[in-house]
Amino acid sequence: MSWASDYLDEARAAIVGAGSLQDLEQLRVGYLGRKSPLTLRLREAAQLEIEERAELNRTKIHLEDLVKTARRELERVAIERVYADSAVDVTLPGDPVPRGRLHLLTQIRREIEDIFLGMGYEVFEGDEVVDAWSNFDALTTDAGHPSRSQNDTFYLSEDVLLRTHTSPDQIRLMEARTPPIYAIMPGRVYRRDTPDATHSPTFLQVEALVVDRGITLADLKGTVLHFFRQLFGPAREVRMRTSFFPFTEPSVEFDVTCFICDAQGCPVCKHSGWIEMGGAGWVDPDVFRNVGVDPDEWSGFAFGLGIERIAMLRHGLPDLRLFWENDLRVLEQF
Ligand code: FA5
Repeated sequence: MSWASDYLDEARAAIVGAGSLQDLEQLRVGYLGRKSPLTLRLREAAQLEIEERAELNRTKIHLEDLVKTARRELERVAIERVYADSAVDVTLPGDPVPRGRLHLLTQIRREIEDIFLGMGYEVFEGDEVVDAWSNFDALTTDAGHPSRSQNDTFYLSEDVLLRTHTSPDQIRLMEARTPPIYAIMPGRVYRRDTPDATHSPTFLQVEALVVDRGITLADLKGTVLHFFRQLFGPAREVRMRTSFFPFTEPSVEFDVTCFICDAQGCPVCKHSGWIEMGGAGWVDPDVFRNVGVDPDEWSGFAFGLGIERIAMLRHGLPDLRLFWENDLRVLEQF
């Protein structure tokens, strides 16, 4: 063993074990710098044997290579650490972004529109603020009718009011168009009703109007039954019973078996087993005359349904006030 090989072994072990670039620099200065034992020894080169001088030079070159390799390795490790510290893990799931959705009543309304569009009807939207003519007079609802009173209707002035049903849309449509007409008219209506499980002072209705030649009451029944079957499936029973509306003759109302008690009787159906869905009838000839449609040539039917009642029935909801309270625990279920 020579001095040079001992020196090399010791220096190699230290260089390979250097933990940082600063440590390595200190080792380089210590083993290869101007005052290092190796440099000092080489300075005496003239007095050394050629063989020993050559060995010292090889040791120096070897050590310089070792330092270079060790520096490269430490730099690589340092760069990797910087990358690792600032890295973004693209496989991490992101923060959830809350997603909005259509309100249940809007979903049902669109479903209703789809069913009627499928039968060739068009969708028409009337105004929420109307005159007494289209909401009452043209629909042959005389001045003394209770629905015209301030207790039932929100008046904006003597002659202008918030529509109490979607039936004035029939008037607007027939005034604007000539038959044949196959249309539905969904929209918001207003009444001074006391809120309870099935009543709200503002609610949604959908009106349907058909005016054509040769229309019979069987067309009305078939249309309403088809519509309810599409919405609720064939299991739910529908009944049609006689009723009265000033603007239809004869008039009927449609009831569907109660979805809460399955027709056994409960507070929601007021123990009758049935929930009223809407009114309907044969368009009164006087209504046709009021809008310039000849009742000897044209006949037709109309009906108006409550959309909240439909939504309640579809989803077994016991109280329509849930729709307006905007409680996310309810709304997020749909
Ligand atoms: C009417 O509004 C008539 N315009 C319906 C009609 C149209 C008859 C065309 C004939 C021809 P009614 O007042 O019964 O009828 O209301 C219709 C439906 O609206 C009711 O069956 C019910 O489903 C719903 N409804 C009535 N009042 C309320 C209320 N306060 N809250 C929620 N839904 C209601």
